[in-house]
Parts: sequence; C-alpha cells; structure tokens
Amino acid sequence: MSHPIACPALRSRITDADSAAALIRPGETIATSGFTGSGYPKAVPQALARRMADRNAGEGPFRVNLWTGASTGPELDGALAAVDGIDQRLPYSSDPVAREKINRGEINYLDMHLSQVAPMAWEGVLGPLDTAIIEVTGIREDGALIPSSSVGNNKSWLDQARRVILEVNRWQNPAIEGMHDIYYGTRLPPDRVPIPLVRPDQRIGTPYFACDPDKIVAIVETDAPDRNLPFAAPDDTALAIAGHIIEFLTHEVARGRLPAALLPIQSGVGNIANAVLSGLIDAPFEPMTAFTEVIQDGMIDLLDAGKLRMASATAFSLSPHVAEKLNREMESYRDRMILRPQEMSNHPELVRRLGCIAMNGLIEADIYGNVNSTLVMGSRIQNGIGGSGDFARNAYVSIFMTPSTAKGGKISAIVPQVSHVDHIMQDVQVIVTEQGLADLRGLSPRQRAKVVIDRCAHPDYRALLEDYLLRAQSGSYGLHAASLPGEALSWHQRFMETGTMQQG
Ligand code: 0RQ
Repeated sequence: MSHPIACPALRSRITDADSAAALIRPGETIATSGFTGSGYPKAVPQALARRMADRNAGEGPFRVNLWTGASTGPELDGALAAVDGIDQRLPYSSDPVAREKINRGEINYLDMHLSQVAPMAWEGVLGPLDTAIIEVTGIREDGALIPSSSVGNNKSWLDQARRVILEVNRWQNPAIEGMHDIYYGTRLPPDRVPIPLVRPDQRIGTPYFACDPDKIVAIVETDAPDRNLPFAAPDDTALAIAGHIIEFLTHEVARGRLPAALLPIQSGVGNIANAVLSGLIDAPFEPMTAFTEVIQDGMIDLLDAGKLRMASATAFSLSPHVAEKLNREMESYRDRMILRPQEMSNHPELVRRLGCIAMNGLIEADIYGNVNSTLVMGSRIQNGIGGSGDFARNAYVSIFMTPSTAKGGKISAIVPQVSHVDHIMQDVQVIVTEQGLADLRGLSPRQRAKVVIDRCAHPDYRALLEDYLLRAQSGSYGLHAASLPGEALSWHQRFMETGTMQQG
C-alpha cells in the first residue's frame, strides 16, 4: 500500500490537527486509542490542549471526560492534564501530571478492571460517547482501518462514538498489517456466548477495525513514535526476584504441576516484571507462549532467543530503542505476535481457560497475603489496578512480586495490614521479594502469616512483624486471621508522621 489512506472517499476528510480539535466541545466525553504508552493519538490531543489553554485564559473552563485503553503518553494525558482539561478519567493512567491532579482531587478518576471497560461502556452505565480519537496505521481501499501499536478499547470506541477522528501515523511500519485479531462476537447478556479461543496463538476475528465512514469527521496525518520511558537495567533486587520465580517454576515443572514449556505467561508493567522476563532467557522452559496484556522489552528478548514461540497481548510497552527495532523488523515479528482488544487479552474466561501464569507488581502486601496494587498509604493513587485483577483471580498460578522495601528502606512492602485491598488473599497465591518466595497455596491465614514474614519481609522489619503477629495472636477478637485493628495501620501512620515506618 503506497499511501496509508487508500480509501478515496475518505481522503477528502484529511485535515490538520487544529481543525480536527476544533470539532470537540467543552463537556464532551472523548475516548482515545492508547495503551501503556503505545498507539495513542499524538497531534489532536495537543491541539485540543492548546484550545483549552486559550479558552481557560478567556471564556472559562474547557474540560472533557477522557476514556482510553490504559495509560497513554505525555502528548495526551500529560498535555490535557497540564491545562486542567480533564474532568473524568478512566481506566488506567500513569502520567505524573495527571497523577498529581488526581491526588489533589481535581480529576475524577475511575480506576476500573481493564477487561470490564468495554462491556460497561456497552451497558451504557458510563454515559454516551461523543468523540473517538483513534490512531491507526492506515486505511484500506474498502475503508477498513489497520490498527496501530495497541488495540485497547478501539473497537468499542469506534462503534459507540457519535463521531470519529482518525490519526494515521506514518511512523508505524505498514508491515504491521495482519498482526491484529479484532473479535466482533461480543454481546451483552442474555445473548453472550462462549469466546471460541482455546490457544493463545489462535485468531478468532479479523485484522481490521470496521467503522461507519459517515462518522469519520476528520483524518489527521502524523509521523511520530510512541513515547515510552526506557526500562531500567535489572539491579540485584530485580535479579533476585527473577531468580526466585524461576526456581519456583522449575520446581513446579519437576513436581508435574506445570508442563515443561509452562502455561501461557502474563507479565505486568514495570521494571521488575520486565527483569523477570529477561531472566527467563536462561531458564529451561521452551517453547513458551504468552497470553498477556502488554509486550515489554523482555518478551522481545525471549522471542529473539527462540524461547518464546508467540505472544498475544493488546499493546506494546517498549523502550524507545526496542520499539524502533520492532518497527524496523516488523515483518519478522508479525506472525509471532497477536494484538487483540483488551476485552479479549484480559478476559477472565480466557485467562481461566488457558491457565495463565500471572506475574504482577504490587505496592504492599500484608502478612495474610492481601495485596494493594494502587493506593500508597491507602489514599494516593500510583497508577491503577490495570489488568492485575483480571489475571490474578483467574490465573492458574497468581504471583505478585516487589522489592521488600520502598523509598530507600523507609517503607516496608510487607505490612501488618494493607492500607487498601485490590487483591484479596484468595487471589494471591505466591508473593516474591528479593528476600525469598512465599508459596501460599493451601495455607490458612495463620500459616500464611508465618511464611510471608519468614520468606518475604526485609530483615529490618521482620522482628517488628513477628512481634505484631505474636501480640495479635493473643489479643485478637478472633484467631483465624489475628489482627489488632488499633495498631494494624500504625506503620502507615508512622510513615506519614515521621517519614519512615521504622520505629524511633
Ligand atoms: O515510586 O517512581 O516515585 O520512585 O511506586 O515502584 O518499585 O518501581 O515498581 O514499576 O514494578 O510498579 C504496583 C506501581 C509497581 C505497578 C506498581 C513506589 C516506588 C516507585 C513504582 P517512584 P517500583 P514497579 C498488567 C498489570 C498495577 C497495575 C498492574 C502497577 C513506584 O506494578 O502499577 O499490575 N501495578 N497491571 O517507590 C510507597 C510502597 C511502594 C511505593 C512502590 N509500599 N509505598 N511507594 N512504591 N511500593 C499491566 C497493565 O495493567 C497495564
């Protein structure tokens, strides 16, 4: 395809970003492409932010509701948040400017399970959708849209929006065409039927989005890479965590509880998750598959090493140099990757059926194995629950990993009681820190507490946790999961008052 916009009828809608952004009115709900910093629109949101800034200086506030797939890039979340342009935001955001405004109570942030966003939008409970702004790689002659480096909720946004603005990004290699699998078989109950996917490498849809051409009001051409932060090189902590997980998986294979090639792996966001993937290169498992949400650098390494046969996800989440390499060599990767709508990549039915090995990060875990992934000190949003809940509850093995301390040792990641619960103890089977791995399967809360403290807590906090548990086990209202409510969150209180969870 020589010109990325091959559909003659749609070429007449090509315009500039300012004209496209001028179609959006204050108070609208806009839904965009974009998932973990890939495939988000880059020009129209910045033009919209300029309009908002102008209007804020004159006529008064210009804000919109912003729905996406997950996190986007500084040109979208960052630009709109900086001009106070976001009223409501869903479902996952990691932008530092937006985070600050959410935590100041200036943005209404709906932190939702990523698999549930599209179905809830279809139910109508989120309200009507005015404008979809979707990045695509190209438009075929018949009007079908070639997706970009993420799929996210694009299919649903294109279907539901009253009008559609497309950004056609020439930066994306046209060889990406054919990588995507867009399933159009979803329905609301009572018409919902089983999803016919039984292997991670299976295609059940079409490579393209369909969109009513009458709804497409503007097409803007861009030529810009996704902007993602590079992953940090794995440090000793990340390497130790990776080592514990690989030892555990090796043991599970030896016991006959996992096949030699493992089950499809899911890996969360962040440096530790990426380090674990890199660590799998030297592990004996092959050929692995991935049924996950994002494809990070570590997965590309595994594909390159021949350890990973294929990866199914909804988006890339790559360091800039790896994104460039992938884009350059797209032809050689295309048939080993499938990008699906996030409703499919994270679908509980599929995660359960395929038996994923889920590996996600956490903020803090308590001695019983309840996990907080989202709220620092119980109130300050970090990013959001993302897909961690979609996978954790339904996985074959649900692993959570973290350094045992944060903020230079001033915070223990293992606490008497989590200050907020995202994943209840029933959804948390294994906890790993650089100190060790706690396999909590088959253990009661009393047994869990001992294993979590012994294996996962940092030595600086171990004695404090043992002391708490001992006293709780004599002074608690019940002894099933002993707790001292007046003291359980005192570590957090101490941190907020003194800057450390350590005792004076
Ligand atoms: O803050 O950046 O200011 O230094 O949290 O922590 O240790 O770099 O870890 O990058 O793996 O992220 C849970 C946030 C971990 C991530 C979380 C502070 C710490 C640092 C990041 P700074 P690290 P990671 C599917 C899976 C939810 C979504 C999910 C996440 C920052 O994994 O967002 O799992 N998970 N999705 O200092 C205070 C603590 C802390 C703490 C860490 N106990 N107290 N601050 N931090 N622990 C993929 C998707 O859904 C898209």
